[in-house]
Amino acid sequence: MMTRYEDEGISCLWMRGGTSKGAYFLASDLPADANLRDALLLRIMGSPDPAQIDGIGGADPLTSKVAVLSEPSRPDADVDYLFLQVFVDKPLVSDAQGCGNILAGVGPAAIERGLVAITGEETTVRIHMRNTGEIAVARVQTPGSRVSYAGTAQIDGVPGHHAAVPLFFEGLAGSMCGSLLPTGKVRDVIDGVQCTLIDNGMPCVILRAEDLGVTGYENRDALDADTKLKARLEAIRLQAGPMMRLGDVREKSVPKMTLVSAPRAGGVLSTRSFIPHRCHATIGVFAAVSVATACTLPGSPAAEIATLPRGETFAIEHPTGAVDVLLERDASGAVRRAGSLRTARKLFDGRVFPRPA
Ligand code: NQM
Repeated sequence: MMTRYEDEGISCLWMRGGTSKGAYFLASDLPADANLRDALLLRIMGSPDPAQIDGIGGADPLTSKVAVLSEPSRPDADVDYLFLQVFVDKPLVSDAQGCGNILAGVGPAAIERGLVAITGEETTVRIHMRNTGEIAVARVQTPGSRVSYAGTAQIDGVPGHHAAVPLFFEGLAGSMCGSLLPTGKVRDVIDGVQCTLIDNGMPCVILRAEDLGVTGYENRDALDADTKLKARLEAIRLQAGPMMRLGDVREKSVPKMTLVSAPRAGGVLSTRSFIPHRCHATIGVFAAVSVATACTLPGSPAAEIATLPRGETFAIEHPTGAVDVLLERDASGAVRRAGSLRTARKLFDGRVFPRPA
């Protein structure tokens, strides 16, 4: 049966946010009912299908993402942002995680769609991240009263240079798990492997690569092909879920499984992050904040191999370079504020036509 969505299409911005790509919608253009909305998004992205051939998804979890924007539901925000992960090969859409890369496109998209007014050469956008409840502050370049995507900022994992979109966060601890260390410990042991279960913006299980029989310097394809490693990680993840107060995580994209090893390029430490079933081409923004935070916790497996910076900038190495995470700590050493520099780009603005139901 054809509905108006298939007939008329839906207004959609296709954007790169950081090292991810996704479809940005206004909530008012999608069904209000979450089940109907998710069913529609699956048909838009072309899921479930490993190739997403009949949809706009890019056949990779990093390019099968959705941002839903709406008027702010709280007075200290300019816009509400709901992130949805559309699984590639399963008929699943999950709101059980945020995404700091797609977040980088939210400020520009909110301005493009008239939800937020430009205030000068640079427009500060306060974004209510509905998945976890915190506010992110994004600074968007808006010279000449329009969003500028051109600039000199370079982030690893994205060719070329673009306008900087600095992002700042407060109060990330326990974003989904209730507290920074949901088990109350910096070190747990699951299936004989030492790990830190941590949530400073993203629930992560941080383990030393060598404890799982790899170096942690392998490339994404090699790790994705390592079915034995992935089975071990999944067994640990399924146990970590309830320990992190996330419940049964079989059908959830959290916690992320992050292998760490000593830094090789002058950074704090090297990472390979599984999100959770494929290795990330880089690392998620909130995952990087969580890893950097783990490095500051004496006794954690990450702290033992990390080279801490003198200042506040933590370079977290990943398969294609590094991401800089800014951590501001209080006198007790606790992380109070975090930030990261991202870029974003409008790739396409038009109407998307979902596969008929
Ligand atoms: O951790 C992928 C990404 C993300 C998430 C993932 C992210 C974050 O797009 O903030 O950005 O972890 O599924 O990089």
